[in-house]
Amino acid sequence: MNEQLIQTITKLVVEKLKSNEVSQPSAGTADVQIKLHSKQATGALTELPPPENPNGKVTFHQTTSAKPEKKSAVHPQPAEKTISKQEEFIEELKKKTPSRIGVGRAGSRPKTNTWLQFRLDHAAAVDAVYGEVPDKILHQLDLFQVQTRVKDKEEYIRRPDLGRKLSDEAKELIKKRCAFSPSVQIVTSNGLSAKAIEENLEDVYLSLVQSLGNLGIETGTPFYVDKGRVALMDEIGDVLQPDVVVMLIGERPGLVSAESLSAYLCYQPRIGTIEADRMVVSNIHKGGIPPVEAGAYLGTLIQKILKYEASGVSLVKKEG
Ligand code: B12
Repeated sequence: MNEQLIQTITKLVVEKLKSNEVSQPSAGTADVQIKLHSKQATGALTELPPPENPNGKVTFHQTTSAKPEKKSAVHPQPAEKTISKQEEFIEELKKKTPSRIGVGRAGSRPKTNTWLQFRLDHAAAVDAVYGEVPDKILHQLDLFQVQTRVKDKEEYIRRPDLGRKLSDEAKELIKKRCAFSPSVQIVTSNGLSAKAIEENLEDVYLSLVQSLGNLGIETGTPFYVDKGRVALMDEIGDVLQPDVVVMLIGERPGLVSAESLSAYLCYQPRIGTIEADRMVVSNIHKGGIPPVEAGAYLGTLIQKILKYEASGVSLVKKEG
């Protein structure tokens, strides 16, 4: 290439670069101000003193020749805690209930432990309501299954009335498979806690059947209703005409237990039965009434209902 031409091009490029160093706002960016870093130092830097060990020697902190004081093995005694009368009173109350009382607070909020425990118990409650009873338990106890008029869990929660009615198929099936007009009809249902059934049904049921057997009380053909409500026993009573219905059903989970079972009982429940004629043995779980004990107790209670031909408030009145 021509040397002169190279020089001319180089000169033009250098001039172009130099002219670019001074920022000239273009037509399109006229209102945008770009501040370039100044090449001139604005603040004077103080000269640093030369390093003490220019050879890169490392110096250590001076250690003392005196031996460090030995730490005592005995822990310092905390200042004696004085328990006020009020604290003592709260401690006494706490012993009497599993409710969350006297849990304290951190500022305006619950303490971390309290909050985490609440979240855990709440999750257990949700699981209990939305959970399913394992088929294995129903097979083990030889319980056949029927449905109410409820389609799914959401509807079960929103429409208690539908949980109080048998589906058409359920009516047909129980008519076909169950003994008619027994002394006692045992009905089981997940209700509001599948976990309650999973944890307690086997023990309560077997001990109840045994207890009724020992007392010479005849039982009908037991079955399981998915998503049932307590008052479903009225329609079952209408269809099967038993003397007593005992319904073993999962309780609405509280924050104390999510696996608590209840036994609702009624003498001759029929459509139109009033609530006052029902009775309940609640809180059946390992932290409440032990399931086996509950089953045995229910047997004696049913014996009483049959004797007085009444339940609930009517039983109390008749018993005097
Ligand atoms: C929810 C509830 C209620 C709700 C029921 C409304 C509803 N649709 O859910 C309301 C607020 C109306 C209620 C009222 C009463 N309740 Co209540 N209730 C409960 C609770 C918290 C859960 C019950 C449950 O999960 N049932 C299962 C679901 C699937 O049933 P359900 O078909 O949806 O609803 C029916 C049952 O809940 C039943 N029911 C509810 N409470 C009671 C109480 C008795 C004595 C009977 C026979 C039936 C019954 O009535 C509902 C409608 O048919 C329990 C606590 C527990 N640990 O069980 C206390 C509990 C069962 N109730 C109790 C009591 C004392 C009553 C009342 C007598 C209070 C009063 N003085 O008025 C009334 C009676 C109501 C009735 N039906 O005869 C006690 C029973 C004590 C006992 N062993 O006898 C319990 C155990 C609470 C307690 N620890 O004290 N209750």
